[in-house]
Amino acid sequence: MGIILAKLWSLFGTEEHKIVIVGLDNAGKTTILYQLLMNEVVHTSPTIGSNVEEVVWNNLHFIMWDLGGQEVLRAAWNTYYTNTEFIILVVDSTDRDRLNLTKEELYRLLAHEELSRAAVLIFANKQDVTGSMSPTEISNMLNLTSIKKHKWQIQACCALTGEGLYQGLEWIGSTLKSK
Ligand SMILES: Nc1nc2c(ncn2[C@@H]2O[C@H](COP(=O)(O)OP(=O)(O)O)[C@@H](O)[C@H]2O)c(=O)[nH]1
Ligand SMILES: [Mg+2]
Repeated sequence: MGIILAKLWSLFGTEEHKIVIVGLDNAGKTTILYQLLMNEVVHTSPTIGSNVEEVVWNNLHFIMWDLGGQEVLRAAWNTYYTNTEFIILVVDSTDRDRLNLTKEELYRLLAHEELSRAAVLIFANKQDVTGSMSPTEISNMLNLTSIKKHKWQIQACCALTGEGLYQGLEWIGSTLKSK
């Protein structure tokens, strides 16, 4: 009975999926989380520690953890990784100077044992700003094609308007189905 119930439960999409949102400070993580949550732009202040929210979309339930991105807080990211199915890495596409730092964090998390089966969605955020790096540019700089052990996808977006965010969730949804 328990198993049947669990199956029915997952059929109806009430199963929860854990997502962790990472990225350097100021990338737009908190703005993305609240944009997904209520479709409105909120005024964020730098996240100390983490925000956690439940996002329901297309019958899928996501528990999304938005982690602070300042250097001292990045050291604690790994304490959130247990049972994480998706990592959302948010990149500030205007921040050319720190893309290398993002790259270091990306490969550090990909090497983490608890994330060995997690898939990675990279949001190339702030596409509304003229002169921002394109997803292709970011993809090349981060050497994404070298990633073989994890499913990954890069998606252009603007957290202020929400453009591109749902395409990202669609990729997550289709990746869940193909599991
Ligand atoms: N122009 C622009 N600004 C953005 C975008 N997303 C976030 N921001 C701004 O970037 C700053 C940092 O956003 P926040 O969500 O706090 O970043 P976090 O530190 O990664 O959580 C805020 O001033 C946001 O309004 C975007 O898509 N375009
Ligand atoms: Mg934040």
